[in-house]
Amino acid sequence: MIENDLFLRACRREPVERIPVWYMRQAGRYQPDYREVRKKYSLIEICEHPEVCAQVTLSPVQQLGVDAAILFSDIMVPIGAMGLAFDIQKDHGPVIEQPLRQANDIERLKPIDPESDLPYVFETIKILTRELKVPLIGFSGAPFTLASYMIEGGPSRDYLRTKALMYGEPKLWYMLMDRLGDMVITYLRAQVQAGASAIQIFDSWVGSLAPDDYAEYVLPTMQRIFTQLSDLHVPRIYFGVTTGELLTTFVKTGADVFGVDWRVPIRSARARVGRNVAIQGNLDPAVLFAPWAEVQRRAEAIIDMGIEQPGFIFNLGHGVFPATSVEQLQRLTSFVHTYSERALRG
Ligand code: 1CP
Repeated sequence: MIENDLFLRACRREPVERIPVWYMRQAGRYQPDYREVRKKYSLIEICEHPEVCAQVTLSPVQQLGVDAAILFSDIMVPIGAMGLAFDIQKDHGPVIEQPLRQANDIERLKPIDPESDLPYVFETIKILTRELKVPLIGFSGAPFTLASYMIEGGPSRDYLRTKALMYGEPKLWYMLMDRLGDMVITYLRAQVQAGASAIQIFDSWVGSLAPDDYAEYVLPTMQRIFTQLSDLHVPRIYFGVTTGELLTTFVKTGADVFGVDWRVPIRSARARVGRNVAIQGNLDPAVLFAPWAEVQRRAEAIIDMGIEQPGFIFNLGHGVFPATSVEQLQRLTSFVHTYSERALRG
């Protein structure tokens, strides 16, 4: 039962008495209890054990006092169900055994049947919706970002093979976008049906594209995804890194909330996306390594801009780093609450 719906109200641009806050990667290696769990289970094994996965998801909510939970999983989880084997390597990230190289590899990708392919995901969501008093955010990777791992075979700096396929073999590229688009729609719909109250689509690496290329090669798929998920009536969040120059184009996706990183001030982000959507962000997670006074100064500046209009959710501009101190995040969370409550009372 949701008792604290601040996050959902902020997503819908309704009035709030204080600014809601949650953090990308709020469950992870910076937590001593997560490190303990990881001694017994790999990341994927955590996902496959609903009781364990639910506890890992709940732990930052209890420890930090954030206003939303995000399902513990990884963007690669449904990729296995499409028939592409992967591994998550420590301190590196996802690695694909046989990256997509030719038409054949793409044609072989299977549509997913969420309930039979990934039953543990929905079992975890069901446990969480019983236990949580804050909304649960379900998520998926976006087609471009997923394609970058599937084509490069792992994390990449330049996305050379990805862009070579996109620019050089557009027919194949669109076939891949279509298949991944179908997967994202099916997967997120099933997460909401199991109990997720909002969804976030992580397009972490799409900021590597120029706006015109984004509009041509990615936007149609994102429009289709957001349109087909609109009947779920849950907030739909779209996030990427270094997307300042893409924001005016992003609006055309039809998402309800846009997540931005620290490279674009909240006020500029708002000017670019307009008044009909909400904004989420955007403290540089590296700032958490500075003394508290500096963290506070920067959080204040973000909140001051955030409260200028309804529809603001405080977050980091990207995920929590593994070396972050738990105390610093606890302090930030309660600071966002107390400072924004005072500021909103005016
Ligand atoms: O083994 C571990 O414990 C390592 C770290 C880790 C964690 C905690 C990985 C490997 N994935 C996750 C969980 C995870 N991944 C979550 C759930 C937790 C939460 O937010 O509280 C989420 C939402 C993701 C999503 C994810 N995975 C993204 C999108 C968000 C982002 O950070 O940009 C991406 C790009 C991935 C791929 C991935 N998985 C793991 C790593 C280290 C990476 C990034 C690799 C790279 O730099 O390309």
